[in-house]
Order: sequence, then C-alpha cells, then structure tokens
Amino acid sequence: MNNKNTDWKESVIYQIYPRSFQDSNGDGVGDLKGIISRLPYLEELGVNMIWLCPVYDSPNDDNGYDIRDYFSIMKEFGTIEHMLELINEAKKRNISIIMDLVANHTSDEHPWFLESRSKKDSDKRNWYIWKPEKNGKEPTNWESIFGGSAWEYDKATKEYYLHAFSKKQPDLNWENPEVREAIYFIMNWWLDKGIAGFRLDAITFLKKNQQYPELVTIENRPYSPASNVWLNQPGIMEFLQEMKERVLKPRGVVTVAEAPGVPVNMVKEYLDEENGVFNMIFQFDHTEVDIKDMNRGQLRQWKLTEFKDALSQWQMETEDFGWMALFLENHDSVRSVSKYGNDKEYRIEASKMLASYYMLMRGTPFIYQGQEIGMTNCVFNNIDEYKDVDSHNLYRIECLNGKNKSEIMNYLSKRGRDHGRTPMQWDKSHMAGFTSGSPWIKVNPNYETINVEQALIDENSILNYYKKLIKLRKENKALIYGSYKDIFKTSNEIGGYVRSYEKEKWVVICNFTDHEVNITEIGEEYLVLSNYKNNEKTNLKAYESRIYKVPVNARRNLT
Ligand code: TEU
Ligand code: CA
Repeated sequence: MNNKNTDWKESVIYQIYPRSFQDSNGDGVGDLKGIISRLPYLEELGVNMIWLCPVYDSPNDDNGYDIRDYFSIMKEFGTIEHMLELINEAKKRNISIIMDLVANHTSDEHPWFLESRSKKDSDKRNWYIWKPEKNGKEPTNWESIFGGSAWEYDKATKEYYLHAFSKKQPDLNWENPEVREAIYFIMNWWLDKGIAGFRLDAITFLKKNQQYPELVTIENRPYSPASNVWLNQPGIMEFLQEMKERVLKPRGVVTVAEAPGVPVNMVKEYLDEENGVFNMIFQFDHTEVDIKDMNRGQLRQWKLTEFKDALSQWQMETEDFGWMALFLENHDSVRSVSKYGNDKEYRIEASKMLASYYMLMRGTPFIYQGQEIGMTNCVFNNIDEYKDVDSHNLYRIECLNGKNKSEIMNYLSKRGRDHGRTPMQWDKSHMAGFTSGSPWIKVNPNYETINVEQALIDENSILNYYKKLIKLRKENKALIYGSYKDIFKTSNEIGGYVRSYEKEKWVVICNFTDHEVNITEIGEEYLVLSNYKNNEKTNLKAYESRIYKVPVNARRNLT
C-alpha cells in the first residue's frame, strides 16, 4: 500500500517487550520510564523505529495482549503522560514508534465484553461471537491456539463465546460494523498522539468461517488445527481494505502485520504497494521449521535448506510488488543463536553470522531486544519458572494426555515463549541491571558475561557488529533496494545470496555449521565485513560470514 513516506523501508526497527526491558522503580516489572532512560542506547545502536509491544491497561493474562482499556496505560508501565513523553523523547532522537494493535480480541474484563456477556439482548451482545451448545457440547470442535477448546461456556446466558487464544481473550465479531468503527476510532486516537503506525497483532484471524463447520479429527487428536476456519479466510480482505481506506491510507500509517496462515502465493493481496493493505508482514515459515505439521508439542528435525527456502521464497515472491519484515526473534520465540546457531563455544561467531544472513535480505530488519548482544535461551528448571499462559496450558494439557513430564519440559526448552521474555541484560550488577528489586521472571544466569555494558567496551562484540551492519545497510542503497537471488541453494552447510543494484553486486555468504567448509574463491579484495579477522580464500571457518561488494564487471560471475 502506498505511503507518501517510505522511510520505513530504510529503517531498522527495534522491538521492545516493555515488561522485560528496563524497570525504573524497583517493582520488578519493566516500564515506560525505563524505556525512556534507554533511548540513548537505541540511538547509538542506529535504529530509527521502535515496535512497542502492548502497553495498554490489561489484567495480564497474556502479558498485555488482553486489553481492558485501549485508551489508558497499564498501571505497572506508567501513565499516558509517560507514553507521550516516550513518543516525544524518541522523536528528538529521530526514532518513531509503532504500537501493537490487538484488534482480534479484547480482555474478558473489557467493558464491551462485560456488557456483552451480561444478557442476550445486550447492545454489545453481537460485538463478540456467541453460540448455543450443540448436542450438549461446544458449538464446534475448534481448538484454541493456546490449547483446549476455543469455546468457553458462560453460565449467565448459557451460551459459549469464541476465543482463538486464552479464555480471557474473547474474539471480537468483525462482521459487526460497530466493532470495526470502534477499532478505527482507537487507531486514529493513537495516531493523533504522534505514533507512526501499528504492528497488527494476529490480523489474519479477523474473519471466521461463517459456516462454523466441524473440523475433521486427525490421528486421534480431538481436533484438527483450526487454521482452516479462522486464518486468512475468504472475505478477510473486505475488512482489511476497509481499514486501509478508513485509516491507513489517509493517514500514511506504517504497518507491519502479523500474518500466520497467508500462503506465499497469496501475499500480493496483503503487500501489493498499490492494491494491497499493509507495508510489511511477518511470516513464520522459517521460525516453524522445528515443529511438526504446525502441531504444538511435537518437534521435528529440520534441514538448513528448509530454513533457507522458507526465507527465500518470500524474498522472491515479493520482489515485484512488496516489502518484507525481516526477523529471527520476537517475544513469542526462542533466542535465534540457541535455535539456528550455537549458544556455547561459537555464540559470538554464530550471532554475528545470523545477523549478517537475515539483516541484509530485501525488507526492513527487526531486532528483538537482547538479540543484539546474543542473549540465549534460559534454563527453566520447573514449570513454575515459566510465566507464559501458553506454556502453562500446554504443560497442563499434555500432562492430562499422559505425556511424560520431562518430554514436555524438553519441548518447552526448545519452543517456550519465555526464552524471549527473560529480562534484558544490561550489566553485571544485581539482576543484570534490569531491576533493583526482584524480577517478574527469572533473569538468565549468564548475564554476568552476556550484557550490554561488556558489549560496549569490547570492540569485537556482537553489539558492535550489529552497529556495523546497520550502518552498512544505511549507507548502501543496494543492501536496501537491490534484487535478491539465493546462492548455495542446495547446501545444508552454507547459506548465501546476491543483492544486485545498478552497478553493484553484494554477496553474503554464511557457514551455518561448527566446522570448516570449502568454498571457491570470491576475491578477497572485495570483502567488506566478516565476523572473523583472518579469512582464508577457500575456506569458511565455523559460523563464518562474509559480506562482499563486487563490481558488476568483476571477473567472477556469481549468479
Ligand atoms: O500472536 C499470535 C499468533 O498467531 C502467534 O501465536 C503465531 O501463531 C505464532 O507466533 C507463529 O509461530 C500474537 C502475539 O504475538 C502473542 O504474543 C499473543 O499471545 C497473541 O497474538 C494473542 O494476542
Ligand atoms: Ca517498574
């Protein structure tokens, strides 16, 4: 979709999970004042936009993704004045802010829902999705994303309401024009406060299959995945096009949509710069290579080629009409160096390699807090150390299914969302400098060695490498606008690609293994940046990455 301003294409965006970023008053919970105090750090890093996870008033069943009041700030995080101060202080440093917009559901404590559930003939009844029981059971056998039935029975009116996520997150009924108006009002209200745009939460869930069909059961599982009834359903574009006409287009809003369930061959509908609806989307093919058939609880072995193809296919598909959001981590994921690299002896090399690989693709790179210092997955010793509603639901349900506890804990150690939510590691003082009190969630014990303070003084730190990459991208249009072509496509050891633009070709080559790999010579005179000092002509060391700038008329034809 057309924005007059396309700065977002040249930006690098930093994602903040406020609860875990910086606590300013010792209550163990990160807050807005804490973020304000760290703006100089973000400016230094070179980012120009922040995606702020939800800061609205919420009872925190899902850490703010269950909104009770869209117009006020969660008490623990601060006040609306703090939010305005954050917007202004960031602006002074040339950093704009995009807020998380949760439009698929609210908290069950939102006044709309309280009113809706109060009686069948309530004015707000039709703001949510209510259905009577069917043959003494739930209206359909749909399963919630967080496990268990997607329907919750409500005694007061003897009907069920739909919740794609937790039962404290009832889904709004987007078929109702009043609901849509209410959301556009919220968007405009926040845009008036000076934010640049929105990250649209779970936006592909808005349209439900209006037949409310029963799902087929697979392999004795009670329900099959519900994706075919509420992800990217026919008709969703009518809602999104309306949002575009009403808010996004007239106000030139920067948008990045969380879009699970959109197949690559349908992305044009979302991203076409003329007729699509959003500037960027997050797709999850590459972050889900390790789970079986999208099933919670079941891990699978994956190959590097699968990971690379999952990224490449979106690169190639969007080339002519749109723009991707590039990311490896977020607040729902584990730490990238632990998952795709090596968080032990090669943590530093692997973190830098992964950054080189994804940040120079075609799109806008997102950095998730702590990724830039190579934070790793945390060891959670028992289920109580996890705080995430999703992990707890999974644990409870899998226990009921008779699964072995250590197997469940192993799954959570590889997939649990709390790995991305342990507090930001600022220094080696008490609780990593995150809080002077006791943190709401465990601090990763490795903070004594992995922290910002240490990274700032070490010239060869991951953090300083990120700074170099960001600068490199900023100074070279080819790395932003150049075309993309993958190389080493069939290799399960090396990943790489070429970005071509006018008279330049940039080549990125990455070793994803912990051993040396032979390559043919590229021409060391063209090397611009690497995570190793003494590069050998025809040999990549463990997790080595190289970025070359090759003139088009160079003797080697790389593509
Ligand atoms: O996540 C929604 C969502 O669809 C993800 O669970 C997605 O399926 C997964 O990341 C793909 O691997 C969003 C928020 O990011 C999450 O934190 C919230 O819990 C959820 O919405 C509900 O608001
Ligand atoms: Ca606090």
